[in-house]
Amino acid sequence: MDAREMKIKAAEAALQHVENGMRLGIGTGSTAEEFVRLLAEKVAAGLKVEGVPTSERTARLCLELGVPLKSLDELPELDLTIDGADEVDAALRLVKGGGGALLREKIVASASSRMIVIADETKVVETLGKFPLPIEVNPFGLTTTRIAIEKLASRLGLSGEIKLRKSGDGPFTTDGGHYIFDAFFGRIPDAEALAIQLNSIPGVVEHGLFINMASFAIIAGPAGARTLQ
Ligand code: ABF
Repeated sequence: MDAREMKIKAAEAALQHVENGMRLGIGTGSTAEEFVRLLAEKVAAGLKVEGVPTSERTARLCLELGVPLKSLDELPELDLTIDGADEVDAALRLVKGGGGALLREKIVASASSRMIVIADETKVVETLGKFPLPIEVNPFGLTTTRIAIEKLASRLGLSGEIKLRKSGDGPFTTDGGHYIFDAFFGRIPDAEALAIQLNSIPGVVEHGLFINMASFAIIAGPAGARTLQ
């Protein structure tokens, strides 16, 4: 089974949890896109759902495939969010944001009664951090914010480059108009401590540590899909 087939398997399993009339948060990334494609088929067959996209990219795909969308302001409380992840550990802590949508993903997930993560086996890790941690920051005072993150990392015994994410010749800009630092820590032994302290830095808008947010994860591997909870 290749990577795409595994993503489809995870998406298929997640679709089993979607009920008629649900208000759905719809994630970003290639695995979430497989979910949108399958969801669109069910909608075409009569399933009634309303989706809230977590990125402009996801919104475009939903509109193209006929998945009905509403804004989060129109649907401020959601039943279920289905979203991907860059890393998942055994305690369902996640690293997200490789796709640059972490702020809206976290807002949508927090508005949802449940969040199901869909991922292929390669995303499951023992300790978070091999994937560089996305940290969404305000463009104002960028260097000040970087220095604050570096000092925080040092206090927590973390080291590694903190790189401004690029797009073409300039900085990558999120849907919300912010920039992203990718922090190559390598290992994050205490994700809770890092999450709390990152939130205390004024220039940090949000970070990619999703802790106590996932209800469970559907992990697809060569032998099929399994549930991590
Ligand atoms: C999104 O899914 C992002 O938070 C995360 O980076 C991405 C993973 O993408 P993929 O499913 O393509 O691996 O929610």
